[in-house]
Amino acid sequence: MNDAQLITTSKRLSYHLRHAPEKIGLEPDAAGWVEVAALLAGLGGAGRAVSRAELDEVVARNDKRRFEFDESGTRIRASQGHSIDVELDYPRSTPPDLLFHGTVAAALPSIRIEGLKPMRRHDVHLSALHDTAVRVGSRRGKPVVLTVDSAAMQRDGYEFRVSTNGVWLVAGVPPDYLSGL
Ligand code: HQG
Repeated sequence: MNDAQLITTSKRLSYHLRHAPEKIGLEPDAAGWVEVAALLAGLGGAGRAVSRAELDEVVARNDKRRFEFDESGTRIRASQGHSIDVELDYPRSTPPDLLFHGTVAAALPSIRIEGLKPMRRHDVHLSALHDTAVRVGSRRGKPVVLTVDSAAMQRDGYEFRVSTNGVWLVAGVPPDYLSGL
């Protein structure tokens, strides 16, 4: 597969595994898993046939490792980023003392008041690397990187989880724990 095909297929998988499984007849379980066979059949039925070998390649080469197979290789899910209701079953985990969130200036007035909210997704997405946050913010314009005092949040009882692909997930970040606003 060339890079363009890889990106197109990855976007299609993100769409169905995170946001709209029903559009191709999928019913993810509580943790977001679907049968690989059902996914391939659903994509084929929508005129977007993908072979198992191509799927393997997309999962393996995806720039952010967005998708994962279960141990048996018969089920697949997105590792994070869902808007559908899922319980990703990652264990609670202690984050680094600081985490980063990339956004844009237009969001700041509301973030100053209500902190970071998951918006349409299941969780707020944070990164251990400043550079990653710059990239995330750049998707929407000139990036603004907020620093999260995750050590203080952890002390105060907030629950952090880290996805298989290294994204830190938390239900919300009140403004008191944010700097850079
Ligand atoms: C902002 C991509 C106003 C938040 C990326 C962001 C990431 C608020 C937007 C992953 C707010 C939500 C997630 C508030 C948060 N008021 N705006 N109170 N709280 N926001 O896309 O973090 O390619 O849902 O700053 O790389 O940008 O999909 O979240 O700008 O890892 O795998 O509301 O998605 O990964 O946007 O991105 P998103 P995000 P994938």
